[in-house]
Amino acid sequence: MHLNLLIRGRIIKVHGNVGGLKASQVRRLTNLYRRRTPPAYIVSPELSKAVCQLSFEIRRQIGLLIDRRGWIAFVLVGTYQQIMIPNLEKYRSGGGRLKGLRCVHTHLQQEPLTRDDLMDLALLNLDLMAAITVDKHGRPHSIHAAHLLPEGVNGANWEILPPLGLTQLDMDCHGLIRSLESEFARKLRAQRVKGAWQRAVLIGVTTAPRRVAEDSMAELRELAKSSQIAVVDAVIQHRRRVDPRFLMGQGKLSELVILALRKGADLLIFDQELNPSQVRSITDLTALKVIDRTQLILDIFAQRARSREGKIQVELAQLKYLLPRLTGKGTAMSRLTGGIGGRGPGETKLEIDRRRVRDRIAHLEKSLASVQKQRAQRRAKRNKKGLPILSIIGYTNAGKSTLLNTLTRSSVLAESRLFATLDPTSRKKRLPKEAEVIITDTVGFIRELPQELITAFRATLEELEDADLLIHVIDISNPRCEHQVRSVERILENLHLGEIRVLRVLNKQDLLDPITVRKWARKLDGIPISANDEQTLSPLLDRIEWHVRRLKRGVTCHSEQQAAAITA
Ligand SMILES: Nc1nc2c(ncn2[C@@H]2O[C@H](COP(=O)(O)OP(=O)(O)OP(=O)(O)O)[C@@H](O)[C@H]2O)c(=O)[nH]1
Ligand SMILES: [Mg+2]
Repeated sequence: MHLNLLIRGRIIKVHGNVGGLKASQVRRLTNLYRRRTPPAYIVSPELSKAVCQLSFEIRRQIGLLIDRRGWIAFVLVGTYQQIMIPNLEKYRSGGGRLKGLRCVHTHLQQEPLTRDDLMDLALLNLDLMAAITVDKHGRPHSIHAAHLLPEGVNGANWEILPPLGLTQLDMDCHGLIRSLESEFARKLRAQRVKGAWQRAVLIGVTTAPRRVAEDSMAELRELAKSSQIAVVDAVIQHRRRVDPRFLMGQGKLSELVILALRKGADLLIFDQELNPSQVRSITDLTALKVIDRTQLILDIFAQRARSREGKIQVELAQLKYLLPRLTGKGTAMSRLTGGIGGRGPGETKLEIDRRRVRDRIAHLEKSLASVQKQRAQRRAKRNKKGLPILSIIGYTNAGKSTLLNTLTRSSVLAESRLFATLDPTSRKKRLPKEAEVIITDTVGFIRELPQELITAFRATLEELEDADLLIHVIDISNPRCEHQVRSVERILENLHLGEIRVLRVLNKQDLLDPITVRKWARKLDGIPISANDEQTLSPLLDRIEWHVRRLKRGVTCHSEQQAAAITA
């Protein structure tokens, strides 16, 4: 039975376990919304008496979420042993601020704050968590309260105050919360990073060896940086086995949430792809925005896409990623949809639902098909010219666009960010001795390139099939370059491009000493260059010419054979 009432301009109702209560009891519960606690009190003595009496009568816990002005924002009813706090997403938090709500609830079993109470305090960033123990006559006995700490003391994230008697409730509650919050904010100002949009804590939950986990985290950092996110902390959690449902325990998650609060982060970024049930179980527990590596990559793509085709492809990838993660519940989903801070072409409004996502996917697929028809025509025209095509490929940030620019004196965007290039570019180049070739630069690769992106970018990647020679640019100054080479080669195989000849080019040699460069040249069997220095490119040009000559000979040979067959 629900009794809705209009108080202070909004419809209010009693939340939680109200089934089986008498109408008069529900009315008394609803009337609690009319009460106000003076700011200095954690809860007024009269209100605590009323709540305890009612709680004793109905043999269920009653909780009040009280705002900073002392008004009751929520009245909650639980069971004899516990109480559930509803979704508080609409309430502010982040940026080092507490929730603006404190929870005061009854304990019918005379026990102090429980582990669950402290978890809620942490996971929801509540101003305070308090439990009033109810004596055997239904009267308040004492109040146990705790608050978060701006800085951990001996590993503790919260402070539990000494129990308060009914005469001690006037404890300058408002002052305490204000000073806590300003302490959180002060700590935060000291750590602010300029120019970044959002602040994130990175998390890797892994069974991999330490080195592998650290490398992976280093790359996640770069991805975050490329998305203009300030990384305020990174946590690697080693596990013998990764829990497929929860990924990490509640305790660990609450530590992360407190860490995020202390560092002013409003975003948790997981290094592994979170499956739908993991996203749900994590977002159910915390009001922080939660995303995974795939989403981060999708978000970078969304920021970078310039052409119509690129934009459609990215939005498609984002929606396809989203679809299985949409639940009827709407909460986890709403935090997923906007991407990071809700930007990019894939930015989809919160009221999004499955059907609309499916409709949008169908619409985008249709538009993409028509854009790609034009691309296919351009491609056919280019192929008709019969010029050899050299495609520059490689791990993201390896220097592909820089090489295209130096080789063809163009000015394609090249910058120290992952995925600077999304849309393919082709330029003609006249080689020193031979005829013209076409050189193309395209999107970079990354380890575990999200499947949604591979699917969406299939047409762009298919262009690589036309290549007569793949120039694989490798950044040998990157400590992870060997892994990167392997990732690129694996992706080539998956795209069935394994047949095309590959020329390995070892870029950024200027950042290493000559002996190390020679070592890499032998080990990876490639030509060292500095893509930004034309002087270093002659050995590469010679090799390209050699390949092109062989290609041409291949063509001639082929026609000679034909000619011989005809003569015979
Ligand atoms: N020191 C040095 N830096 C280089 C060299 N080549 C490229 N860079 C730098 O590396 C960064 C990435 O270069 P890009 O050409 O954008 O790399 P990309 O492979 O096209 O990267 P994406 O398009 O993001 O996949 C830029 O900051 C370049 O200035 C080089 O030979 N030496
Ligand atoms: Mg590029």
